[in-house]
This record gives sequence, C-alpha cells and structure tokens, in this order.
Amino acid sequence: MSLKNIIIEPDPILRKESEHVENIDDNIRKLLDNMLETMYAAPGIGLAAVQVGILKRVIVIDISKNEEKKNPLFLINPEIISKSKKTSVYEEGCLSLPGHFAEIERPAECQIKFVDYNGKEKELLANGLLATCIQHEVDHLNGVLFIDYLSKLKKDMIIKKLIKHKKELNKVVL
Ligand code: GNR
Ligand code: NI
Repeated sequence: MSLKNIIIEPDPILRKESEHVENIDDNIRKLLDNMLETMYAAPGIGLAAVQVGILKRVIVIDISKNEEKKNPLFLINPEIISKSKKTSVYEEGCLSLPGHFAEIERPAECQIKFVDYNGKEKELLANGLLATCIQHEVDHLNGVLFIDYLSKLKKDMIIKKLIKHKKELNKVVL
C-alpha cells in the first residue's frame, strides 16, 4: 500500500466532475486500499478519489472512533436516492481545506445506492455523522466543497488563507 498526496484548494482538479467506474477490478481495489491508508494517516473520516487527483467516483469512509475496531466503508458510484426534509448541522472539516472548519446544514438522513468493494450493488440508509460525511464526499465527486455553502466573504477569506498556506508549503519543499 502507499500514501497518496492530498490536493489542497484552490486547485482546478477539485472542481471537476469525477467519472463513473465501469469495472470493479484489482486496480480499483488497490486505489481504495491506498485511499483508506491515506485517510487514516491524515487523519480523516472520509476521502474521495478526486482529493488524491483521481477523477473516479469512489469514496472511502470510516467514522468509527476506536483504533482497534475500524469500520471502513467503500463506496463506488454512490448515488443519493433520497434525502430527509429534516436537516442537521455539523462542524465540517475537509482534508483539502486544512485548518478550516464551518457549521454546515444538510439533510439529516440520506439513502444511497452504491457498488461495494466486491462489485456488489448495495443500498444504505444513513443518519447522523455518516449521512453528513456521505453527502460531503458525494459533493467532492461533483466538484463541490463545503466552503461553497458559505457566504462569499467567508469563502474568499478561507481561499486567501489557503493560497498563503500553499506558498508556505512550497517554501519548505524547495
Ligand atoms: O475528516 C473529515 N471530517 C469531516 C467532518 C465533518 C464532515 C465531513 C468530514 S469529511 C473530512 C475528510 C474529507 O475531507 N473528506 O472529503
Ligand atoms: Ni472533504
């Protein structure tokens, strides 16, 4: 397995629409394994392939708190079939927006259809943090980040700080 670099906003890749996966083969499973390892190392509770520069509709999620009892979820071609009218608010973070957090309101529950690690079609009804995380990740597959839900003022401020942050990172590398 190997760790992948996580792409930080602003980057045009993060704004692209990811492509439907046609074949669930060993290459896709290798990508999912590497994404999971990268997510645990970050650490984060979710990761979309686009965040490591691969424009495929695949997501890994693990909202378990316990190090020993990991509970990874692999979602290929996830589709939100229904969302609740009831909403909930969570403080969201994003590995592509390091150091920035904001309260985001989303449907409290969502039902999804997806293909699992073994290529089997499945459905899942999610609530709580899992529902929020799934919607955050599906947004990534459509080129959407949580800052898109904030006022232009807040969004611009965060992007400005990220540009500065990225310049600092480049100085360290050089
Ligand atoms: O690690 C993450 N935490 C998080 C917290 C609240 C709502 C969504 C998330 S996902 C985020 C990892 C990430 O950037 N996934 O795309
Ligand atoms: Ni994210």
